[in-house]
Amino acid sequence: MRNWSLLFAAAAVASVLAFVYAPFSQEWWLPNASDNYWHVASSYGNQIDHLFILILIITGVVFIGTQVVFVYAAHKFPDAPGRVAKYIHGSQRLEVIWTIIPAAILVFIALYQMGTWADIKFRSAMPKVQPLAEITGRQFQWMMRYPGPDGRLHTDDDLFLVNDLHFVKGKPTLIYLRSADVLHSFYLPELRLKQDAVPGLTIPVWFDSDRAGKLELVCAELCGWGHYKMRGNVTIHDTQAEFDEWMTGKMREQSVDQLVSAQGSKGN
Ligand SMILES: [Cu+2]
Repeated sequence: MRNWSLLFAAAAVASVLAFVYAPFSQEWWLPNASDNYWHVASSYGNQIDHLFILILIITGVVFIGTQVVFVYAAHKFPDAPGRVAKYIHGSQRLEVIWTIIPAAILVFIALYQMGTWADIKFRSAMPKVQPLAEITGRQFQWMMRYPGPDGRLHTDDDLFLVNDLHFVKGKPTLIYLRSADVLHSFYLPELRLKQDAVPGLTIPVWFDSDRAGKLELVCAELCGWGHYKMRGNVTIHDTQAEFDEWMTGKMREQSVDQLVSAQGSKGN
């Protein structure tokens, strides 16, 4: 059936058109905090997008090449009465070539991305600031522990929140990431940050945003049945004063809650 090749050709052409169209569509392209979807709000976001586009182009070229060969073969050698398949043992030379080329591409990508990786993940490149919070992933929520007014974690005045991340625009922000049970992944899509939370490790993670607003924090590691609902709200404040005001309000709420539960337990 020679017509099958037309079906496969149509599917390949539709796929290529889709990935050529995607960058020009706000819905199809990578999520961004701003109206300009080429601008990423975090300082390393555009480097990540650059790598993404590079890899998309490499895989796109390979996809087009393999599809052309595939459709050509399906068109040229359809089933026909009397036609018998030839069994061969393969070609050593071809196998060497198609092993070396992908290996070379992988080595190139590995070397090419090193600067970006270093900027984001190397501890020596992390901003020298006090941590904003300690965030612990747990089935199925993000538990956040902010240092209270004393600015230090693990003291009596810590503030505890669930799924509620707040930080200040334009300031490099550091968190300590942990997991209480299984692997989770701390993912801020608009800021192009993704980091696994690993049981037993405390991992410093940094990010920033050059604009205020509301974003989403999601878990990007399939961590159990409730994985889909493991998301948090992110609020980026315009100024430190605005952040402090929010923090003061939350501290007050927390102490009222503690008072109420203390009184409740006295009554029992
Ligand atoms: Cu999770």
